[in-house]
Amino acid sequence: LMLESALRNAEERGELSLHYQPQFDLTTGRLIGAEALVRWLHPELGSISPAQFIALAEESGQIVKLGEWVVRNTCRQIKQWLNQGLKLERVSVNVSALQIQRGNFADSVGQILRETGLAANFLELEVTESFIIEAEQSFAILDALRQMGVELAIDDFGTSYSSLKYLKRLPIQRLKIDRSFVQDIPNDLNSNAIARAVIAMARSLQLETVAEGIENSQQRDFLMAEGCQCGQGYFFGKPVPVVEFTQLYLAGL
Ligand code: G
Ligand code: G
Ligand code: MN
Ligand code: NA
Repeated sequence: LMLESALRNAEERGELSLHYQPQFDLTTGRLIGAEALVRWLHPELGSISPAQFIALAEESGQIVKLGEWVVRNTCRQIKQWLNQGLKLERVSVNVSALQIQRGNFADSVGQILRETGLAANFLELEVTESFIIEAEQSFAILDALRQMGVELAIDDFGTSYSSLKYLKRLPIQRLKIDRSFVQDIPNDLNSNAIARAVIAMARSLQLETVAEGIENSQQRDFLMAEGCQCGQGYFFGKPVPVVEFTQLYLAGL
């Protein structure tokens, strides 16, 4: 309860920030974009992990306001990077099921895009695989977002038992292969088989795949050979603050 009240209005007090983890085209090695990850630095408690406070924000309903802050700040940042000449295809933002179910999520994203003047295709929203199971009634909201031109990805793919029929019904462009499978490639044959199956299935549904948590070149090579288009992970780059991201990737032009 203490953390919950500490989180209230944390964005106004400047305690929230975004880190960005770069994403790369596995074949060309070119920077494609990034995933935005929220950070909370409390003046007394120090840094609190999103795993802790996102769940809290969901329980208390604060996720609607917090999530809007994340989308707005990410859109402003993409706009700024594009203006500076950074070549990005998109930046993705994690959104939780509750955030989509409550409030007017699609309207609020539309409003933010208008206000920032960002073309919708530069914004990607990641919904977790468990969303598919819990929130079938929210599929219409994803349709509305897709109609606006926003890109959609399923995060943590392979970790829940979502029905494959939903994958065809959802207006998504990408599947993110969960880090738990990637980490044991290429030595664990089960992980290899799962990654291979996800990539093949995605391809036949005309979806792209993004591998998460790539930590070495063997994992990158395996995934690339199987036809996975994009990847992120410590092998390429950690999530970093804006200034560092700009220095690292704008300098490389
Ligand atoms: O960066 P990492 O430990 O920091 O992220 C932990 C988890 O928090 C990840 O599963 C990530 O999806 C989630 N997360 C990070 N930022 C956000 C956000 O802005 N919104 C939501 N809903 N989840 C986030
Ligand atoms: O669930 P989500 O995929 O959004 O989580 C992102 C989380 O994964 C962040 O906490 C981020 O710091 C972490 N992460 C990103 N790349 C790597 C990696 O290569 N290895 C490990 N162990 N964690 C990573
Ligand atoms: Mn994610
Ligand atoms: Na993930």
